[in-house]
Amino acid sequence: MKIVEIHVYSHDLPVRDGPYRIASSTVWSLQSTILKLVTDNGLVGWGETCPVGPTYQPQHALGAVAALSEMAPGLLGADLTHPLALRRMMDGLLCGHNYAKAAVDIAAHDLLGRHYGVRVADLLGGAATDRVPSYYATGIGEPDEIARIAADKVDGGFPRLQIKIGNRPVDLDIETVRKVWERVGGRGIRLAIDGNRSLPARDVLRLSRECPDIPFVLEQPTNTLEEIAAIRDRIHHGIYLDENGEDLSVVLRAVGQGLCDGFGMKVTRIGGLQAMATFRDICEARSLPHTCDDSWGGDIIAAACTQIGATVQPRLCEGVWIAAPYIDRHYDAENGIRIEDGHIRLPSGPGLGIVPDEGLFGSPVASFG
Ligand code: 0XW
Ligand code: MG
Repeated sequence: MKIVEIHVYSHDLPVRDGPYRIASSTVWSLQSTILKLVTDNGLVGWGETCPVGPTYQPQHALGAVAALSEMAPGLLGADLTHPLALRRMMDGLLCGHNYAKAAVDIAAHDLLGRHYGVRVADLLGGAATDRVPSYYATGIGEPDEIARIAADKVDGGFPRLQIKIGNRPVDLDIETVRKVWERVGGRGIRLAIDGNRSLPARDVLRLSRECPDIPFVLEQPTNTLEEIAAIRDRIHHGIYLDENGEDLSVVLRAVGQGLCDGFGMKVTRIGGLQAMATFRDICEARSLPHTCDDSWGGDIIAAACTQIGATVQPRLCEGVWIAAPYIDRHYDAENGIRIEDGHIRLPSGPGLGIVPDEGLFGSPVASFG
């Protein structure tokens, strides 16, 4: 099964009721990069990568298009039956740019699943559940408003919440966390407080010290792993890495040196589903809980996150975040990935289990083959 055509699309995803505000970015619309692979046996597979703006991580939308265009000529003719060989081939064509390679990896898994008539979750080791837990991430806002949203989402069935903080006086963040807990504490909810790299160590220490009774985990509170290492022993709450988990090498360092208690992990940051399965197994070996997310994206990325999320040992699964609540339209009107009662149903069809309406994407910005 060889690649004969590669098409790259740029597709805007406006934020419903925008903007979406986190410490590192305020975004109104995200440019998603969508990849279509066609094979010599007549199959089509889809991949996607969508950084949440240019300041969340080093990735950005124009970089994805450029990196895919750099690799595409060398990928024509590649055999897709071996995702590991494909990853090595991509590494031989371009250094780094995991987020662009992830789009190819996702499309390759979609194609493999269609070729063998199985779900991507089956290719990745097998689903542990068909009903994958999700979690809701608030933006940054006034304490009372965030507490209201938090209570509403718990009423809606979400088993976990992520509250965004940072880039403002820490007193406001502490007030937000306390007000959220007043509303949702005692309801069996799990809570992550996400600083998106923005807090000085001083403020992380205060937040932890002034909320000793609230059982949250602190997600990516500071910019660097070094800052986390410096204050780790003085914090009473669990620490999860997100943005710092740049690749498997960093994950190994963080796990090996005991720098974190779990991860918020992005499929595209780590390089796709193949690397994500390795990450999942490293976490399972050390009983480290983690999410299976991406920073943004439509149904293709949501399906990829759900497929890998379904394979995570349930006791370690912190949920699959998808951008669907912030997006108006699905790529696949019938089987698009939706959250119901705070959970996502694993699609039953082969591959990713969704078929995008490619009419939505317009003409490709680049085509090869
Ligand atoms: C909540 N997310 C998974 C989506 C946003 O893009 C940011 C991200 C995070 O956890 O940082
Ligand atoms: Mg995060």
